Amino acid sequence: GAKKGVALLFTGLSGSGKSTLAEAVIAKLLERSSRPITLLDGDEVRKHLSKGLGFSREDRAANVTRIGWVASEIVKHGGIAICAPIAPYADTRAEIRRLVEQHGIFVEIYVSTPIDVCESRDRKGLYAQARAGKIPQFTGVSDPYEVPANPELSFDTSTADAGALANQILAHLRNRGWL
Ligand code: GGZ
Repeated sequence: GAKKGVALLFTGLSGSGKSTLAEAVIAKLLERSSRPITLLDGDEVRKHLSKGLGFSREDRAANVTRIGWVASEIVKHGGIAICAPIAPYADTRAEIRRLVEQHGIFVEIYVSTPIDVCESRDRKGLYAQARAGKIPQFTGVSDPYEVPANPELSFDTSTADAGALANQILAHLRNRGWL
């Protein structure tokens, strides 16, 4: 029969490798299936779906809940939604899970790359700006990140490459008959 929809939530700090890992998973999914895949990347979503929202606790919750709602609609129609916001709050992640699990499969993937590695990458120079006090409420520097207590999967991108981790994620999904 038709497969259930699937949502993957990559959660972790800025620079932890969420987007890179999400892109690697999408590339591998496209090689082996024709199911529609939608990427909801934190940075991209904020230009469109969440335009105008900032980084207060309330705005982050609104942003992440919107992503979860869109993901649940995609899952309802049998698609694959790949979400990659920081999603720093456990209660908001639990809300996404609740929304998605009404219709299909939810997989929380904690990208656990340590902050010193994220900060040493600092591809956009945001950590330097945050340390200098130029970006207030920066996750991991001056704003909280609540580490997931029970993620389905957890990966540190400082010790393995994205392609290998993407293979592990696909194996997790395949082994359960979700692909
Ligand atoms: C964290 C911030 C902030 C603050 C701007 N805190 O690495 P990036 O640049 O490209 O991705 C980060 C992105 C985080 O947005 P999210 O929508 O994923 O966050 S949340 O889930 O908490 O709503 C970072 C940039 O925006 N950025 N200011 N203060 N990241």
